[in-house]
Amino acid sequence: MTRRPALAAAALIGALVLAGCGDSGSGASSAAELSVGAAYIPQPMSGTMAAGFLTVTNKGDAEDELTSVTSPAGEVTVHETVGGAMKEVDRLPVPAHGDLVLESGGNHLMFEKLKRRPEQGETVTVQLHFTHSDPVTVDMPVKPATYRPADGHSGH
Ligand SMILES: [Cu+2]
Repeated sequence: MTRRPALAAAALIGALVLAGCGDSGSGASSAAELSVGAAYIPQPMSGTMAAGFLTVTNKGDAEDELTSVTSPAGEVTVHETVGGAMKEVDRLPVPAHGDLVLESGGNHLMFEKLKRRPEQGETVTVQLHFTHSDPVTVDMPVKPATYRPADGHSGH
């Protein structure tokens, strides 16, 4: 008797997952499936500029590209770091079955002309735009200036 509810719940979750994948029209799943994690903004020293970091994970069979980022907080550009110098890029690839990683010392979001300085404990909302996938909205938490994410994706 006590096992029945658990089995029913498992079946329901399975049905929900399947339903979530069936909206692309074609039978084959040859599209990118994007999700965003590990997003944060170190609290900036400056009142108008900040860097932002996140990881875009693609579980799909097709690659995609991050093409632009918008935010009500200010202007956002996408930068890569080459030889210690950063430079603006107009797109970054999100490989099929892979990650696009924006991290300290590498690719990053650059916030400029912020309307006000982001404070620790707040979130800054951004919208990521892609070549193929729908835009993804992310609430990026503002962390201490010295914050570094744990290595190894170990979670808890
Ligand atoms: Cu930059």
